[in-house]
Amino acid sequence: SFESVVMGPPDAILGVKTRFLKDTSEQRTNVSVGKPVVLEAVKKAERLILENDARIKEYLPIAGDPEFRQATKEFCFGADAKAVKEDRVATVQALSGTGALRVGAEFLNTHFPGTQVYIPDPTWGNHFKIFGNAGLQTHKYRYLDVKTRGLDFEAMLADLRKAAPGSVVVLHVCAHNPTGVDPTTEQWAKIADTVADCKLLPFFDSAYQGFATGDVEKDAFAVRLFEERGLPMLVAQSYSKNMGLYGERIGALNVVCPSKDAMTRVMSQLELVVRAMYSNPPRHGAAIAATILTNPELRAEWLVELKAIVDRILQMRKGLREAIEATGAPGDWSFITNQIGMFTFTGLSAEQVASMEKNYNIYMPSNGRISVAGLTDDKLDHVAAAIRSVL
Ligand code: PLP
Ligand code: TYF
Repeated sequence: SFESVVMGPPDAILGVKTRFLKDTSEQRTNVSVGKPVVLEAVKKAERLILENDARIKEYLPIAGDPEFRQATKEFCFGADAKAVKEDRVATVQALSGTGALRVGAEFLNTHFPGTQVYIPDPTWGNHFKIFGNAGLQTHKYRYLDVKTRGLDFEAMLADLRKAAPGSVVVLHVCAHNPTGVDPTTEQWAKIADTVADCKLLPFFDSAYQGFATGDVEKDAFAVRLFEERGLPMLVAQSYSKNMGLYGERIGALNVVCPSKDAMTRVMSQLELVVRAMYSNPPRHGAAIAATILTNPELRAEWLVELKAIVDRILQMRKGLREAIEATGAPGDWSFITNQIGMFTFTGLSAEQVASMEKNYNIYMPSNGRISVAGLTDDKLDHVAAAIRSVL
């Protein structure tokens, strides 16, 4: 009976928010995730959709909104990419980045059973669960050098070289979560060499295109480099962060195939996966993203808004670093401004994080990851003082 069901552990990140909401202190501060703002470009797109979309409540096709699928593929690879022009990319709309990863994992487990999946250490915690629940074997590859808080590049390549041919390697396209540490362009080229030499299958996770530099084209560098080299790959895209569409659950899975013929067959198999899991994806987020990506005025407005968000994050990084240095805290805090994206990986221990929560009402996941997007000017001194005191 259901009496035998045991309590599951709380989610490492979502559990933090639950505790934060219960805290009644005036100084309570949540730096676990940022609060989404609704972009003006999104509001305008929604008005256009309400006025013009007569099919607004109809089911979408299994693979999703055709206009969105084409636009998202071009956003990822570039409209001029060879794989796009040759119609070799199988693209299905997905329940944001998470759903795209899950559909991709399910597809891999069905057609390449026993595939080993190599995931960076550390990573977004859900990666292990998504691939594991799909039935794939997960392994870690070394990524962060804890001492330098930089990329342990030689260790990363050494671990990838040990993977069996055909193994999947999960790569964060940019703004690595949680470390904020990305490979340089030269390092990406070497990663591509290793992936090609060892016949690995890259599975890119693109959750932050535009959030690293504020330039959506530059941020797609890694995916586009691999595409130019003609490598097969999967790419999971999310519009949660770069369009602020979190709850709309809009993203896509792209599978780059060797030929148009293979793409058609892969599409048919992706549709079988989707059909059995949820039949077809939701309509509204796809309509918003497609409208913004394809309407030149809205796209331009969106890119300006996105840049402003990224600039604010950079300001907050600078502000946090200066506030901590002003406390006289020992050590080198330059990593705060060197790391990329919305998070800073502080290196604070689980005990120090717990102490900041208990004594300063500051909430973050136990891995010590601060969402810089969750910071505001008025909180900087409080957070800095708390960090100083727990060191
Ligand atoms: N991948 C990474 C690295 C993430 O950080 C996230 C969310 O933060 C996701 C994927 C998926 O998010 P969503 O399912 O909201 O697109
Ligand atoms: O890493 C994050 O903060 C985001 C938000 O189960 C999130 O991915 C956290 C936990 C979760 C889903 C999303």
